[in-house]
Amino acid sequence: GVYSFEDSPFLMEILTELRNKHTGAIEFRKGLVKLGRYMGYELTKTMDFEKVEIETPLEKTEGIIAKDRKNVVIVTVLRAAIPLMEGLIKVFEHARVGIVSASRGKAPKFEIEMNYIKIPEIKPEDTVIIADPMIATGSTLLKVIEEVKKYGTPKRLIVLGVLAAPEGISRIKGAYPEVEVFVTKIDRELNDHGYILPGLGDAGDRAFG
Ligand code: U5P
Repeated sequence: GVYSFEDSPFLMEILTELRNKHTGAIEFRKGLVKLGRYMGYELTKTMDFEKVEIETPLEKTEGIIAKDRKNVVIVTVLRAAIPLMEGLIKVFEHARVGIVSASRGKAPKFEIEMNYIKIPEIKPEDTVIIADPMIATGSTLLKVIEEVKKYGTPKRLIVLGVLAAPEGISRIKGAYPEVEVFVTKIDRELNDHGYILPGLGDAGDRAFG
């Protein structure tokens, strides 16, 4: 599945602030943290929970406790995904966290260089969330997914970002049909330099200078 949240005015409000070129680094980072938190919350609606019986001070009743929500691995793609991960981990407080670095070369090849990879063991009950704010050509994520798969086969493999270009989503779904994509919005297209239009610019530069 590919999920986007155009129908959520609150998420669109945050996206509008991120897009605006007059938004500075502090507010930009705060916006990414918020999106991580609220998209994480939306994600919990697609997760399995366990039913339990408990007692209130008055009587017995049914409730639920975390199941999938407890078994999460967040893979952070440096550096723009750091604030996104910070928001996600507020919802998935048990999460184990992996870090990978990836930098994209110039057009037209957009070759990806990965210098640092640290990913925890992935168990069959895990939901892996790969966080990268921008899914542009998809080259970065194809490489990251290939790497993640070496650490185990999870229950669900999710890519979570702010914006995606249709090209990037097609490439990822083409190579890995089982991968689920969660983004706030799918944008129009890529320009010749591999930037998403209308987009928000370079997420790493805007967040960290
Ligand atoms: N990227 C941006 N803004 C864009 C397009 C890409 O910041 O408009 C960043 C992404 O965060 C990603 C990297 O980590 O460039 C490469 O994207 P991709 O072409 O490999 O999907």
